Amino acid sequence: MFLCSYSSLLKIFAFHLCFGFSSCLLDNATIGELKKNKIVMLISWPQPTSVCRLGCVVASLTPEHRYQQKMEGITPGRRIPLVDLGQLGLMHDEEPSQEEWQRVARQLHDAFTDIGFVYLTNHGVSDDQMDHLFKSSATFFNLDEETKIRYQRDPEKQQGYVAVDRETLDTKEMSHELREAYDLSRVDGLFPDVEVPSLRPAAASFYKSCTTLTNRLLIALAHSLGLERNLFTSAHKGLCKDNNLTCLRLLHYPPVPDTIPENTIRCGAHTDYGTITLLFQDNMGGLQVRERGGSWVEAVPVPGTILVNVGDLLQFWTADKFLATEHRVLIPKEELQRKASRHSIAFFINPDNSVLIKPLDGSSSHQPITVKDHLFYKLRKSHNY
Ligand SMILES: O=C(O)CCC(=O)C(=O)O
Repeated sequence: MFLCSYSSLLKIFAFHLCFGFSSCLLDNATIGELKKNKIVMLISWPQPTSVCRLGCVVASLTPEHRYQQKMEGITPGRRIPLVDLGQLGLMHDEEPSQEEWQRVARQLHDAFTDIGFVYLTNHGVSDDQMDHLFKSSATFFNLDEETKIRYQRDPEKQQGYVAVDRETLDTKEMSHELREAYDLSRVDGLFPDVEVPSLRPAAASFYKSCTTLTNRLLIALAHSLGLERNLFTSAHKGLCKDNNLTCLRLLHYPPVPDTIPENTIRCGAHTDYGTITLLFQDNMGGLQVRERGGSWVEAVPVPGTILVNVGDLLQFWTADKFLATEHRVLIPKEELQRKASRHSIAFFINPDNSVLIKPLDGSSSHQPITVKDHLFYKLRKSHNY
């Protein structure tokens, strides 16, 4: 049997040739869900005594997956749930049915009260949109350092280039984090238009889709908590506009030099600061999520999905019902992966700056704080300028 997303066939084939198949880490239910969405390849082949089914999720073809399986202290079998957005996806203009809102709400609620992360399928952000933005991002990061630094991030505007060693997300460990980024909070803000003219239009199209998707997710989250439908959306009126620090962030993890300090990591353990984050990752892997019990589990790249996680402010708002889960990106152990770049794109969603976040249940589990105070406190702490 051979079933797969045909648009991905060439990519899969190339990976297969380069790295061979590795075993599947996801369980049968997940494979079933992925198969329904045509993003899984299933292969059966005869074995001497039985027919052995080798389930190969596309993500498991990545080399990282194999090195991660060997890592100590990692629990690879614990899965992050996968939710089909169905009628809430961007390809649907009409209002979803009540049942559909409730189904998605229930599934998000289960994920966010448990591991705090979820994969979304059928979200409607197109492959083309992602390809354009990933390509433009790679073009920018390939520029020489002198050019990139001309676009240095303006801390007040949250827009511009953040060079390696300018930001440490794990402020407890103060590790050396091998990562560079470009923050884009406004489509009319600072862009490297001369060197990468494709970036602004690619980002504009991305903002549009991510903003619409965000509003649908915020409605589903309000439903999931039995709250008034627009409770969260009305606190996010300025998404990608004024008085709101929602940020589209391009991330590049450069190839690892031959010698690095012992405590080097690609991205130190941290929680995100805002409401939720939409994460688009390439197929290199390395992202890990800390589950409630304290062990690290892999967030393998699953093509065609968006990985969504809860941030601090949503945790405060929901009085710890929804969890802002720690996550990190490790340096690969194998030489082949160390020599490769990793790219990802995060859409960090924040409420409007002046919104006062206090627990919705009236408890005193967190001190009230304005969005702006919380974000600037975290941003100043993590950036060294
Ligand atoms: O690159 C990734 O996969 C994760 C990035 C991340 O967690 C962050 O920038 O906050």
